[in-house]
Amino acid sequence: MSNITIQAPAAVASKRSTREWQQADSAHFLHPFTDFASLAKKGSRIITRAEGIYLWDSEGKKILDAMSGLWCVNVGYGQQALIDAATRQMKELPFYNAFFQTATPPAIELAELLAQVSPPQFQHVFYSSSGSESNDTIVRMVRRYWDILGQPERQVIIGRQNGYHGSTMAGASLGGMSGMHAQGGLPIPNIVHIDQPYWFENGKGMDPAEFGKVAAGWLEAKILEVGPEKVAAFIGEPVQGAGGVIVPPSTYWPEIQRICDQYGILLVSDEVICGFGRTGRWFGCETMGTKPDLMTFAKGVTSGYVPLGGVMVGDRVAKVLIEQGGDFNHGYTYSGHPVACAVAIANIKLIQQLKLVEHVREDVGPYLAQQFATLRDHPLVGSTETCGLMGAILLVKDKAKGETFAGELEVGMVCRGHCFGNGLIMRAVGDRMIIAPPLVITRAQVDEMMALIRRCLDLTLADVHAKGWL
Ligand code: PXG
Repeated sequence: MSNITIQAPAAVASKRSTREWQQADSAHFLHPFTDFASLAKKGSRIITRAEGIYLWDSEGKKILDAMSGLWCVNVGYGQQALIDAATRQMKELPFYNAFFQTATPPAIELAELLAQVSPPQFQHVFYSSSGSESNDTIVRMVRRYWDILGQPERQVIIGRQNGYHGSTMAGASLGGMSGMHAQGGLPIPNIVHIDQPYWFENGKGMDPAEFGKVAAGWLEAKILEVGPEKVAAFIGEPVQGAGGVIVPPSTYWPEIQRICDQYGILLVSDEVICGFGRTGRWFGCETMGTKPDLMTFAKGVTSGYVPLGGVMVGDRVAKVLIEQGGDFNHGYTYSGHPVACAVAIANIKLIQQLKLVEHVREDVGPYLAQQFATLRDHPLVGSTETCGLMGAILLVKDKAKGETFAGELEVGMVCRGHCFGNGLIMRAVGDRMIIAPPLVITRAQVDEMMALIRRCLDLTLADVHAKGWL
């Protein structure tokens, strides 16, 4: 063929009615974490476009996206700088790998930039395409580190119940989601868990500061149970995201750090949600006051515009891998994908230009905290908590006694239904209603979101009364 240029189609997706989309969807598309049969009966909600912090569905309905897509669209939708970066890079070099002693300029430049915005111990990055893949890399890298040091018996990685680290075999094993462990023979060997630092469930009656230390102490107990010489690493999210925005007491992470130091085990901070400004610092570990050896990232690194993930490798591990390690037999086709890296560079520069980390820390984060606290006067709200631009509202039956609704009533899902109906995306994790809006959200938009949240709480309360649950 002399001319291989093919005319581009006019649009990526064709125009169809909602019903037509839903039919094709249920005929061919198996969605993640979904009861396929039940979704086929209801039909998916089809999202067709977005701008700023808003989405529009196929019916033309405008929705305030208080979940940033899925904890990832940190700079908001429609940012031209990211679109241009992808277009430019696709034209110039849409792909080349990093396997055979080659590299591409965007992958190198992003590595430099990541080293600049990360805490000082991080000067090296290993790329992947998602949070799950990054945590698979963690398992292999952590075990390789101890192998090289002549301690191959250090295999055990400690995670937490109700932690979330992804959906691959290693990611789901590191996480502590019982529903995931129940499918597919998980966790894989040598991954164990301790309980989460969730005061409402595990610490009632204790002062939160005291509870933070007690919960961290569970790590020491587990290390002693397993045998300190067998423990390779501890992994945790600075603030548990998918588990329901569980913000630990301020005493928790410093004590975890102390225990890791005492036993010489590696500390891994899973920054897939907390990274890139979400907590009001570049990384959640900075908010929590730890100095991890490894950090997992994904989502916010490109604001979700294209898939990219990776592991920031701290000096302690990098030195051993580089100086003594030889071949590290691990990597992905898309490790350092040039288009993904170009978008990440544009994204990080935009976060810097717009001063979004400062915006979260000094302005809109404290404002959200203040506004969320006002919800505590609502009859259904047992507690609220925020960290930067993550927030949770716990729905309870009896505020005074801190009594929750029976799980099978699924009050959170009732509330989520009202959110959908009223143009708001807020997630339900059990009866914890959670948000993580784009970092570009303004105070006026927080006010708009709060009005929607109040309306949905009122509608949920009316339902709860009508059903006789209160
Ligand atoms: N670590 C953390 C802390 C995460 O939140 C992953 C790893 C895995 O990332 P990938 O890119 O492989 O999905 C995540 C992902 C939810 C929800 O329901 C949260 C995530 C993914 C899907 C749903 O809140 N977080």
